Parts: sequence; C-alpha cells; structure tokens
Amino acid sequence: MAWGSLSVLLMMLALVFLAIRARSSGRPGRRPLWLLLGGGVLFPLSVMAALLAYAYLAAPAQGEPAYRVQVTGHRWWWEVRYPDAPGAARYSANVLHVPRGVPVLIELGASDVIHGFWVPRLGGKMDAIPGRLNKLVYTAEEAGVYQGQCAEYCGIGHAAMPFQVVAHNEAELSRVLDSLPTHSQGSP
Ligand SMILES: [Cu+2]
Repeated sequence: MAWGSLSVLLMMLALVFLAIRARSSGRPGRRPLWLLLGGGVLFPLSVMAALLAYAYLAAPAQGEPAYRVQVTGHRWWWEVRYPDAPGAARYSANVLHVPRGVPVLIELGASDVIHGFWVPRLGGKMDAIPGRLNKLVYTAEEAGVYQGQCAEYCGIGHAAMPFQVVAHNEAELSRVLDSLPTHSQGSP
C-alpha cells in the first residue's frame, strides 16, 4: 500500500512539474489531454483498484464468530455487555473479557457521538456510531491483555478513553463472567 501510494504521489509530482515547466517555457496553448487522463485518472485508478483487490484477497479468513460482546461508546468510557453469559447478561466498563483463540463478534454502537474502537494488535478499527450497529471480528490468539484506544476524536475526554481486551482460557472466562454485575454500573 505504501509503494502504491508513493507511485501515485510521484506521478502527481511529475505532472505538476511538467505543468509548471510548460507554462514557464511560454508554450501554454497545447493541452496534453493524455497526460491528464493517463496520469491523473487512469494511473491512480488502476493502482487503487489493484490495492483494493489485494486487500480483499489478502485479508485473513475469519472463522464463524463463536462469542459475542456488545460495546457502546460513551463520553468518555466504554460500556461492555455480555448478552450470552450464562444465567443473565453481564456488564463491564473499559474491559472486554473474551475467550482466547476464538473469533469474537463485537457489536459496536455509541450513545452520544462517534467514537472509534481500535485494538491495534488484534486488527483494524471500526467507528462506533450513534443509532447504528457496526460489527467487527477480533481473534486474540494468546491469553493476555491487549490495549485498545478510542481512535476518533470525541471531545475533551477523548485521550482518557483507553480500554483493554483481556483474553482468557475457558475456565477463567466463566469465573470472570460470574463475578461481573448483571446491570450496567455506569461510568467507572
Ligand atoms: Cu471516544
């Protein structure tokens, strides 16, 4: 992707250079249409089409999600709900407890403004948008703590909106879920 965008940038710079030179040489009459169409439209279009195809083909295949977590962005904290916890739904704040080695479906929403849900070590980011349900699948291969961060500026408390994904083995996860409250406790 870096090489592709670099090639587009270099092409644009070359065209700008050609345009400036043509003007300062005092022969502005000719309009090099093939340069505009070729360099300005066809070239970037084909580079981006190739990158798009590559991104789709190279994306790792995610298995069927086997675990579901609902996350709501608030100013300025993350509410986490486990709808499928045994017994009753459970809640946590700023921490997602997930099973290790299993694709986790994250259903993402927001209550006030747009937030950005991102755990760099687990994959791409996704906007959390009020009135909309976005879906994201993460797989945490190793047990442990993965740092996440709100990646969309959402107001004065934006920088204080980090969160954690904690991947557990099976027995530990059910113990943790049992210890969580069955109602949202609000902002921590
Ligand atoms: Cu935010």
